Amino acid sequence: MSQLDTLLQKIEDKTYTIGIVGLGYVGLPLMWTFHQNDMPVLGFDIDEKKVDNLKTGTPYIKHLGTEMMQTLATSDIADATTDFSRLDEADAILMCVPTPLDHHREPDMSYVEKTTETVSKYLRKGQLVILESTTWPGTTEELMIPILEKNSGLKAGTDFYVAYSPEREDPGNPNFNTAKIPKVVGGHGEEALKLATAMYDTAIVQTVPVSDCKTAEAVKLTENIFRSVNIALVNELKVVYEAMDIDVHEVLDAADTKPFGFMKFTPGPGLGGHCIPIDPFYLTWKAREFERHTRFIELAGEVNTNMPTYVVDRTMHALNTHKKAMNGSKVLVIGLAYKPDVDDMCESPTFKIFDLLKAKGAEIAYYDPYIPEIWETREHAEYTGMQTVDWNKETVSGFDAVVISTNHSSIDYAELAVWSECVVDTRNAMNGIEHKGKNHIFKA
Ligand code: SAJ
Repeated sequence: MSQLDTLLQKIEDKTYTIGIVGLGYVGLPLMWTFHQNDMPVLGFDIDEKKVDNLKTGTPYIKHLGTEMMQTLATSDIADATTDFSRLDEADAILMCVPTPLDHHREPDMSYVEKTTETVSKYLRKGQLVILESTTWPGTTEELMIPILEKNSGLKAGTDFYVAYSPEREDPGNPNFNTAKIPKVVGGHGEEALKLATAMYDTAIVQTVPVSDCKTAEAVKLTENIFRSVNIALVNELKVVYEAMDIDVHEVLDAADTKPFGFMKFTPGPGLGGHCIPIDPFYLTWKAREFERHTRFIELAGEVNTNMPTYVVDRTMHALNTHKKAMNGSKVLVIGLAYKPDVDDMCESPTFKIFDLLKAKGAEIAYYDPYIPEIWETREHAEYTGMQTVDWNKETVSGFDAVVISTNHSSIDYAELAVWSECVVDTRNAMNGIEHKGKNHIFKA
């Protein structure tokens, strides 16, 4: 029996051990999904706390509850470790590590490089190495395989297998968990593709094989560039229609009645999250190597990045309407999370709104039921320890203006309309709520 057939048989027999490196909001649900389909899983992370939490069944990612953690902790086909020498126990190694931008907004591949170096130290014949992190087309073949081959002396495609399969996690999405999201897979050669799709098919509703790794890398970037460019479009329309005294939300809702050829996006205060503000620039960076320009992507980035400035200008206009200067005014920003009903403040535009308000002399505070206190971050250290205000009439009415930056569904906007005379609404959260007109609610 060939090496490939032996491995395919192990997958069928569910004795194929799946190693997952990086137990964050991508790796942990992936570990759970394979485990739920009786596949042996072995989690790896450099963060001892994550591994300890997995061993004790203590949740550390809010939307992934206690039941999952306790099941993994007591299962005899699941384990977690910081000891990377145990990588040789895994038949497949799935890398789910961060791919952020550096200070120059260029790809920071350090996590992928370091992890690939580590994997290469323990690489053995027959193993399948898969990158799931979002990255530029060519990463798997041009960056990872040379490291894996150099340090192990093994040959990709014959001795060991390599594939790329982009994560499509949408943290907290009640309708789509890992098992229900089709999995795009690109292999370094036919055998790698066959092995990777057979492995994912044990746990995920559908695999979508494509020609090669760089095609699969391009698919994920395309999905998120599509979002970034369309969000920028509606943000630009918001600014134009506001000047014409046209309600962009009414326009978009009416356009959305078209049963084909239109997909509604919603204007906001800018872009946050782990993916959309970052992923498009992975293509921009790689395109330069081919002397190609991504003007759409960069223009969309500019429009989205400028939205906090537009919001603060509109806040200045709102205060001015109430004969108040921004300088010395007290401004409450509602919503620190980067999108509604999540507790994640990654790249939240609210931080930029804070900076701009403070620069104009405003006294700022925030209210967010999901984020009681701002934890330490690299980029926004000055706000560490800041705590949400309480939600009550006395507190809210004490502010000269209230800016709705993230419209959590748990917030009572009708109460807000009674408690505040000056609301700057970036999310159409006040739509349909009784108020005193244009000098009370300002669209931004
Ligand atoms: N946003 C808008 N208007 C919109 C949609 C989003 O202003 O119409 C803003 C959000 O407020 C947020 C940012 O854009 O600040 C990103 O929002 P998102 O809805 O794209 O949510 P993310 O960042 O969690 O994106 C993830 C992505 N998932 C992966 O990359 C695997 C994305 O591909 C998903 O499409 C998205 O979730 C989703 O659909 O929820």
